[in-house]
Amino acid sequence: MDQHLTLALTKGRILQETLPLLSALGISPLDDIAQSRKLVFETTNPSVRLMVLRGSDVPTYVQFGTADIGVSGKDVIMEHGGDGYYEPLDLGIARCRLMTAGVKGQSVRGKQTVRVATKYINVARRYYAEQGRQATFVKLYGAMELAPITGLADEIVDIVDTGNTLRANGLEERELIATISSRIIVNRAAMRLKHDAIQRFLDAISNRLVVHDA
Ligand code: PRT
Ligand code: MG
Repeated sequence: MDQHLTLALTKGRILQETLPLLSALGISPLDDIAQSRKLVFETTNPSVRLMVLRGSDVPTYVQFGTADIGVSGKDVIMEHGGDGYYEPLDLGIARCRLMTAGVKGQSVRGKQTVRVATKYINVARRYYAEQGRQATFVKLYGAMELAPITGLADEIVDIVDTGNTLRANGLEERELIATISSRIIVNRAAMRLKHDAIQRFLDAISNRLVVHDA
């Protein structure tokens, strides 16, 4: 069986924290990812190649087995739903919180139905239902903070790290939905068919994480 591995990485801030971890395992892209227009990169390990994707596409590539392994934010995994892959490892990188937020001091508790703007429609739907709160949802692709200020929505569901972005826009944190970090995900069939190579990779990376935490 072919034991070559294809890794799907999330571009942006997660990539910046993933590359040093991989490089410690002897996996470095042969081209400079930041300078290149390529989407697939050979690495210093001839049996490993990297694909650099938009975050929300990583679980999809892993689900269908186009990539064996992915690095994904837990927020993205929650929104995708988790079909077709395992989530064996928490990398502890790109930590943040998935929160509800709204205009500072403007309570929505009296409202019969709350209007929520977010790019995490599935997560938001599940969360408000669990809370027994009636809500309608508006899908946005960015600048979620604008929605409550302009009256497009009463609340948003979004990622918060320092909270500076919310504060700068007159918003306040409300409820914590989940604490977020980036995870390793593995295609279910690949886990079986390429078990040795994948297990070696997982062992190597978790050993690095222990050293890293110490
Ligand atoms: O392009 P695309 O829409 O797919 O994603 P993106 O441009 O948001 O990607 P990027 O590079 O920001 O990475 C997104 C992933 O990083 C998320 O899926 C999370 O898993 C993780 N992550 C960690 C974060 C943050 N921290 C974070 N702070 N994603 C986004 N933010 C945003 C936050 O929403 C706010 O707008 O950064 C801004 C600063 O946050 P504060 O609270 O420190 O002001
Ligand atoms: Mg961003």
